[in-house]
Order: sequence, then structure tokens, then C-alpha cells
Amino acid sequence: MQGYLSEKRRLELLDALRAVIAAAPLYQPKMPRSGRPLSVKMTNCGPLGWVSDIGGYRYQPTHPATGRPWPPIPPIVLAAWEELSSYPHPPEACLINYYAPDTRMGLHQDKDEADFSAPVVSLSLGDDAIFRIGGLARGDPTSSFILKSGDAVVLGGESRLAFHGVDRILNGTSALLAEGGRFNLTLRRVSATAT
Ligand code: MD3
Ligand code: FE
Repeated sequence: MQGYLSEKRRLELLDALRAVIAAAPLYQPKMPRSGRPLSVKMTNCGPLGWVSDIGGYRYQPTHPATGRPWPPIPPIVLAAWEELSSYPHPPEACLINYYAPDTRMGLHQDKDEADFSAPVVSLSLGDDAIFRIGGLARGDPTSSFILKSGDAVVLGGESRLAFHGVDRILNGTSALLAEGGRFNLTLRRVSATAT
């Protein structure tokens, strides 16, 4: 959804994000096994947060460096989930990725959640990103498009398990972030819901 957030709401979301990061600092996650750093920095808000370290990928209720619970998901973020997800329960995790200039994210699937019936909702702020999405197998053909500041994406149904990644950040395409680069928020359900 291009331009989902108005200019005013982009600034509001950025303020909310700065407050989350003040409580739960961005950190450099590491790859399972190799322990090599991922190129994006991360933090989370919500009851659960996605973490990656030498032991593996998982969701956990506390920040790996501070040991404190993740801060709550800001109201402006919950409002986007309510408007976009068509899902009857609130998100449990909001992963915040920060892409400095020259950062990318390799092609992957989001499979660490127990419930794939819920969509993933993504919000972008800052510089444009070249986003790539394929099919359910790594070798499937891919197509790419640009995610801009204020854009929202809802990944549900078929696309929920599609391979996807970020090829590159187009530095200097947005003036929103003084430091440059890009924030992406992904809102997720983690646990299966009893029906
Ligand atoms: C397609 N983030 O955090 S957001 C991630 O721009 C992630 O930071 C990217 O991939 C980013 O895992 C992409 C758009 C997105 C999010 C989740 C998806 C696309 C997706 C889940 C399934 C398929
Ligand atoms: Fe992903």
C-alpha cells in the first residue's frame, strides 16, 4: 500500500519508534551457528520479540542485552494492524529492523511463528528499499519493487510463506531520518490461537 501513512503519521510513528529504541536499544543480531553479525540492526516491542543469536532463531519476552521485557507496541502501530490485518487478535511481536546505508537482507522465509493464518503487516520509514519477493521455493522466480517511507505491506494467505529479501537501500531518497537509512516494522502473531 503506497503512502499508507501520511507525512504527519510518519513523524508520529518515528517519534514512537525513537521512544521504543530508547527503552530497548537497537543491537546487532548474530547468525545461528556461525555467529556472524547480520547486517541489519534490530529491536522489538510487544509481548514477544524475534531474536537471532548463535543458538538459533526464536521469539522471547526480553531484550537480549538489557534483559528487560520489550516495551509495549505503540498505539499508532496497533492502529495500523487493526486497520490492515483483518485479524481478530492483536499482534504479539513487532520486529524493528534498521538498515544503515549499504545494508541488505538476504532472501528468506518467515517461519518462526506457530500460526501462519495470521498475516504479517510491514511498515517502512526512511530511505527507499528495493524489496524482492518470490514463491514458496527458494528457486522460484522473483519480482522486485520499491518500498518507500510510509508504505505498508500485508502478507497473508499464499504470500505469507513466500521467500523475500531486501536487495538494497537507496541512500538519500528520504529526509525523514536524520541519520539516513531505513526502518521497517513487521507486526506478527507468534502463537497459535485456540478457536
Ligand atoms: C513477505 N523484513 O523482518 S518487510 C523481516 O523490509 C523482513 O525489513 C523486510 O523480511 C524488511 O523478516 C521485509 C515486508 C515483508 C515482511 C514479512 C513477509 C514481506 C514478507 C513475510 C512473508 C512474505
Ligand atoms: Fe522476512
